Formats: sequence, C-alpha cells, structure tokens
Amino acid sequence: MSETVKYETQDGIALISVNNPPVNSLSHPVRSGLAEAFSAADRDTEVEAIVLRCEGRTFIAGADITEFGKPMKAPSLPDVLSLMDSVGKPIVAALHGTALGGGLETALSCHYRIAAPAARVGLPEVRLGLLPGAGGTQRLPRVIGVEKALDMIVSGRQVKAAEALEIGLVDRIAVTDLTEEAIAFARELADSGAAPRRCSEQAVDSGALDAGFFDRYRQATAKRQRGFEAPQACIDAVESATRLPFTEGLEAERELFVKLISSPQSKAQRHLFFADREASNVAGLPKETPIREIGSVGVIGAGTMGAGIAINFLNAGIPVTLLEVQQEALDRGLATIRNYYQDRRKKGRLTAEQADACAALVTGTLDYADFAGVDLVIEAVFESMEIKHQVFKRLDEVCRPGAILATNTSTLNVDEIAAVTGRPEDVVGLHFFSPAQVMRLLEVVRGAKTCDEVLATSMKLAGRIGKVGVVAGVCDGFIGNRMLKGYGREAGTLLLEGASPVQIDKAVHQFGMAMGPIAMSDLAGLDVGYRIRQQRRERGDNIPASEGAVADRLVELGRLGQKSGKGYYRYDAGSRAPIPDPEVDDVIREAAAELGIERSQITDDEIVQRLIYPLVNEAALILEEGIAQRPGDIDVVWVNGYGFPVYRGGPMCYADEIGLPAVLDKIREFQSRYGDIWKPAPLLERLVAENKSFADL
Ligand code: 3H9
Repeated sequence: MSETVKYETQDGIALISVNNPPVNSLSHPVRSGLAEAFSAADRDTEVEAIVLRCEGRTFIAGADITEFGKPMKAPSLPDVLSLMDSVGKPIVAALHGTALGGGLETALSCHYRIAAPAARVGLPEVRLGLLPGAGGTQRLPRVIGVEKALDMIVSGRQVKAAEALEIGLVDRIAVTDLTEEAIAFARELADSGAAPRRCSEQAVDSGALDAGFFDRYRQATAKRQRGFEAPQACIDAVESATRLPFTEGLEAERELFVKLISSPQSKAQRHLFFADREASNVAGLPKETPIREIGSVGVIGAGTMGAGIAINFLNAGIPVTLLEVQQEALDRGLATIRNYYQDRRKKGRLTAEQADACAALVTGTLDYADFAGVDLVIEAVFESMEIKHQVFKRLDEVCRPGAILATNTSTLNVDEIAAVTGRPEDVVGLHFFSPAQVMRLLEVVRGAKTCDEVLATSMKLAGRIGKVGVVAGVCDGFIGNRMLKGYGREAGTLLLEGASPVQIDKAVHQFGMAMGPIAMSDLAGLDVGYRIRQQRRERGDNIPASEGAVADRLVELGRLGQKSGKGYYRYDAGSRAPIPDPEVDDVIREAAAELGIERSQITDDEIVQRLIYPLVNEAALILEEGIAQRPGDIDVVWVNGYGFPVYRGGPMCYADEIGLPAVLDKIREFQSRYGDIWKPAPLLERLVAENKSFADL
C-alpha cells in the first residue's frame, strides 16, 4: 500500500499499521496511506471491522510539525479524518505510547478506542501556539463533555490511560497484548453487528453550563496564560462546538487554526520546540562518546542553591551527600529539603511514600572524606575564586578517579577553577538557576580542558533530572548572565533619564517577561551588585558614573530590596507586592541632577527596545565567539532561565520577527546617542548586509 502504512486482512478484520519513525507523525505519505487503506477496507466486502495501530514506540504523536509553514499537500488531515469518520464499518484504534495532537484526533475519528496501560493521550497543540485543527475541538467535547475537553485542550496536558478510561475517552485498557486485544474487540463489534459510533453524530452536552461559563473561562485563562493567543482560540473553537452543527463547527475550527498557524506566536513556539531538542546536540561530540555512570552525587553548600540542586537529584532517585562546614548550616540545609518534601506531600504532588523515599536519599556530612565514592560533586559555595580553589584542591584529594567535579559558579572562570586540580578534564560548570529545583535551565559550561565524556555525561544528566542542558563556553557570565549586563545597565539609565520604576516594570511585563528588571533587582537584593561594583572600583576598573548610580545610593540608605522591606519599592511586612515609594523618586532625581542628566518622558516602546536590544547585540557577540553553539540555544536559555516570554520564542527569534535591519537601525541610533556601549556586533551587521536572519545560521 505504502512504505509507511501497511494494510492486511485476517478473518474479516482489516489491520492498518502506521510505521513512520521516530514518532509516527502524520506526514504526507502517512496521510495518503491512511486515506487509501481506509477506502480499501470500506470497499472490501470481506472486511467487517477495522483496527488502526502503529509500529514502534508510539501511536501517532501528531501532525508533522516540520511540514508547517509550507504548502500542505493533499490529502489534508481533516479530509482523511472525515473519510475515516464516514467508513461504514466499526474502526478500533489501538493506542500505545503517546497519542497526541493529530494522533488523538485520528483516534477520535475511529469509532472505538483501546489503550495499552502505559499509554497517554493529549492535545498539546496549544503549546505550539495552535489549536487541534483536525476536528479535535469538535470531537472531544462530544466524547468527554465540554468542561473536560476544555481542560485538556487549553492546558495541553497528557492524560494517562486509566484516566482516559474513566472519562470515556477510551473504551478499554488492554491487559496483555494490545494488537491482539484490539483485533478481538473489532471481532466482537462485528459479531454483535455494532454500527460505527461516530463522534460527528453525537450531541454536545452543554446543558449544565450557564450563560457566563465561556467568558469566565476566557478570563481565568487569560490570567493563567498571560499574553498567549492560542488558549483563547481553543476556547472559541470549543464554544463553537456547543453552538454549531458538527460540520460548521469544523469550519470555525479551521478558520481559527489557519490564523494561528501563520501567527508569530505559533512560529515562536514551534521554533522553541525544535530548539529545545537541538540544544542536546553538541557540535563535534561523537555520538558514541561513552557516558559515565552517575549513581550518587555530592553537593557542597547547603544554602538555598545547594539544597535546591540536591532536590533535583533526590527527585530523580539519585542519592545525595550534602556537605557544609558548620553543623548549624548543614542542619538548616537538611531542614530545607525536608520541608520541601512535606510541602510537595501537602499539595498532593507526591504521595507520602514518594516524598519519604526522596527525602531518605539525602545524607549530611561535614567531612570531605565522605565524597570518596561519589560519581559527581557539585559545589555551590560563595562566589570567590579563593574559596573555589580551596574546595577543588580538596575534591582533587578525596574524589575517586573518574568522578566529575562540577562548579555552579555563575561568573567565575571554570578553567581557573579546574587548573588547581590534577584532572582539569573532569571539571565542568553546571550552572543552575534559582530556584534550582524549579527552573528548567542548566548551563553546562565546557572548560578548555573538559573532556568529551564529561560533557556528554553532563548533558545526559540534565535530561535525567528534568532540565534542558545548554552548552556554554567560558566567559564572564557564560550565556545568560553575560547578556543580562546590558539589560541591567539600561534599566538604571532609563531611571535616570525619566522613566519610573513602575513604568519600566510595567512595560517589560506587558512585553511578556515574568518580572520587570527593577522588581527583579529588589528580589535578588541590591547589595550583590553593589559589592561587585565596589570590587571593580577597587580593582581600578573603569565604571561609568551612571552605572549603579541609583542602586548604590539605595544600598547606602539601607534599602537592599525585598529582604530589608525596601529597595526600589517599599514592601509591607510579609508581602512581596511592590509599592512605589516617593523617597526613591527623590533619590533618582538627585542622582540624575548630579550626573547632569536631563529627565524627560520615555515611551514604553523605547523602554522595551533599550532593554531587549542589548540582549540581541550581546548574543550576536556570544555566537561569534563560539560561547553559544547556535541562536536557538540562546533562546532556550532566556526562555527557561530568565522568564523571556515563550510566545516570543527567545531574544533571537524575537529579533528575527522584528527584522534584523530594524533592530540594527535602532542600535545605531542608540550608539549615536550613548556611544560605543551600543556598538553593533559585527555578526549582526553582517547578517543585515547579507539579508539574512539568525534563523539562517
Ligand atoms: C498537530 O497535531 C496539529 C493538528 O491538530 C492539526 C493538523 C492539521 N512532527 O521529543 P523527542 C521529532 S500539532 C515532527 O525527542 P521523546 C523530534 O523533533 C502536533 N517531528 O522524543 C525529534 O527529532 P530529532 C501535536 C516530531 O520520546 C524526534 O521526533 N503533537 C514530532 O522525548 C523525537 O522526539 C505534538 O505536539 C512531530 N509532531 O518524546 C507532539 N514530534 O530526533 C510533539 C516529535 O531529530 N512531540 N518529533 O531531534 C512530543 O511531544 C514528543 O516528541 C513525544 C516523544 C512525546 C511524542
């Protein structure tokens, strides 16, 4: 029949098998193969019932995302599914692995469904900035009801087989062999003379929904998924299912889908889907590089960061030895971990047994000798080269040969740290982001001497603990924090020039960042930057007078940020809600006057450009220097570590969307106003000259 769709019959049952590795996506040959196979089964008078199944690790995992953005070749998926819907014999879908998106829509166009016990189903299109565009928004509410369908479609969450059975999304769970049981199911249906049970012919039960239901759902979703267009379109499409006959509902869904698929948001989210996966490919690392076994981990430093790092491994079932120098600090760290698991248990995220099992995997120690047998040590101690040197010398003495020695430094030179050991090839940077048990990003910093095995093992380990690992080269701040510098600098200058803390934070929040730069500084603590600037001044670094002009004054007034109840904003006791403070406005005005800066109105657009374009320019330098492997890696860093809006796809994707010529023009304008801190990166200039974008790299 076709390479990807096999058709066979046995004892009156047609068995249609899809084989399109790796995930059986619905690429063009699969769509045409399915259309042919179902037409053949419908025509074949010997065939009484049909089974649709898949080879390999999963049922169909969705449309082929690589085909999006190109002209769609006929037959389209909606057409194939309409054809299946109309087949005059019962069709049974046999689900295993993950039946997702167009895959679940295909299963919904079969008349009956049986699932393997470990199967999962879902409509994750919303995560790609889309909605289920092959009837999912019209068929699912007919099968499981409007509220449950909305929950699945708007969240994109995967539902396990047991829940799918409970809500009526599948009819049976296979006990032994899925295909055999699917065939037996089909035989039963044929023998009992069961008619095709078409979703399209079922009514949508929306009787229990009051008049304001959809509007309330829209508002709640807009709050939860701020700025995202697709969830709202999903709700519109499901509402259509309650108001329109099936075929008209399909048309309404189609219209919304076509609009979304060409939207910048969906392009950005699809870009991130592939960038996320590509990040694990390390250029020049042979595929067959051996991976070291990581069965136990040591963590040095039991502060917030150290405890957070430890939790990642405990969650993955990997025992952790946590080391501190003082018993008191160790006890505090161990208590942080215990409290975390109690909280998870209270919130129902873990059962009591699971929480206890994780918590039981941590051991505290004050003695480096207890690291003798561990496979990996991560230090999360104070950011001082002197202290790091002491730690690594000690690790070199006690750790077994082949153990990986990692630093969580966010700024210090990994090569300098490695140099005090007799095994720099085993040293790597593993830079976690705070809170370490929550943030998905892990920068894997490759030192000049880090060996392939250590790099490959670190990247693999990132996946094992649920992180996305991104390889970075050694430089001040690696990828993420290095880019942050221009962002912080401009936030300070904007204050002096006339923007208020509230205006800056609002403009950036409106752009989609999780938090504005001023509120973020208050959260991180103003004293950190203050200390660094003092050290740089003592070292004789040339720091412009405007840098930290406001922040330094605030620190000297005892305004350290949230932790002291006041920083750029004021905070009521026990609250994190920022309250504007006139005293700060005075400090800003004074600082500006002293520096001779004339204050004026600044537009929100300029605020966004002044903050985001330095990210783009610095990223272009980072790419040129080989600190990051590819633009997509930088996007993954900023989305997963810094709260950059997912629907903008990261700074590089955003710059491409604006158009690099427009970005460069603005940077040049700022350069003429502010001098060479805005000097355009040569790569950016080259791309514009060659009429290319970051996506072309
Ligand atoms: C849709 O269905 C729209 C319809 O409603 C309407 C249409 C009209 N297409 O993730 P992995 C690749 S939208 C193309 O590493 P895992 C992936 O890039 C779609 N390629 O494996 C990777 O390639 P490489 C709705 C795809 O085991 C390889 O397969 N569906 C697709 O960790 C392995 O992937 C979804 O959004 C695809 N649809 O996870 C599901 N999916 O090896 C998206 C994967 O070259 N997929 N690839 O890097 C997933 O969530 C996961 O891939 C899955 C497997 C859970 C299936």
